[in-house]
Amino acid sequence: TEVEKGKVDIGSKLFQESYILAHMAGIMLEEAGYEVDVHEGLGGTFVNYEGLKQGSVDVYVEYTGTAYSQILNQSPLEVWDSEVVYQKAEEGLNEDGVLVISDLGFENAYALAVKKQWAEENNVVTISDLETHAPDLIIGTDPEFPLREDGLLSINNIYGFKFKEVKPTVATLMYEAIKLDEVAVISAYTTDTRNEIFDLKILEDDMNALPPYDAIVVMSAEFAEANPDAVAALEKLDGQIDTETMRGLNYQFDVEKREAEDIARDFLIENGLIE
Ligand code: PBE
Repeated sequence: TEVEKGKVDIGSKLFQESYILAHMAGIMLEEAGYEVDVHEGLGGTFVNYEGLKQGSVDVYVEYTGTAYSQILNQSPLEVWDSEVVYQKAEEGLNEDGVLVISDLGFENAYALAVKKQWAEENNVVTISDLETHAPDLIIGTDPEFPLREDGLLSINNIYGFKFKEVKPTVATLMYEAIKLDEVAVISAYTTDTRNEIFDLKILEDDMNALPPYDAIVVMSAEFAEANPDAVAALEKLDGQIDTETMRGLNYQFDVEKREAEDIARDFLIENGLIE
């Protein structure tokens, strides 16, 4: 019989992928004998990270570029390199009492997207091509992008233009807003299949304003030390999800309207990670 191993609090951010991955971690930990509380949509980066530091969150899924720029406040690299960002993020988190337990195997980056038809009509392919249009365009964003050094501030700085107006909201409403032409540009997520479904074009970041964002499972070092079985359970997720797979899981949530927990459980069963 299973020995009672205690409770785990899993945080998540305000978008579908973060719910799905939180449940995935939760199911793995349940299978390992933990009592699990998945906090779907707990908050943004800082709510989850501060929770981790204070002990109200034990585990959540973060992204290397976010850890590097937002959490650790490191300056941009001349040329972004995902391995360098990964290493520096891991080192910095470790110094802060946080461990990277697994590298899930995919990237979910920020990207600027516009309607494909508008891009064609205006010959816009790269972010630089937006320069003459930006003063007339409204950009819809997620809650964090406008305030992030690795987000809109970097775009403004490096490309040297500003949009007419910024409308922040949660990711799913940001996508609805561009679909309905309420905004002309969004801070798209590269694993979101609404980029294709809503006929959007991802603009090339020709001046390297945006860092790489590999998905990583992070855990407080204190919790990890006391719970080696939890570490072992989540290490099994290492390298298990490539970008196409993550996009497929997000599609199940956004288009097929399935529950995040069901999507996570089916994935784990199909991949032999649980029975
Ligand atoms: N991202 C892109 C953001 C949201 C989408 C994954 C880099 C983040 O959570 O940091």
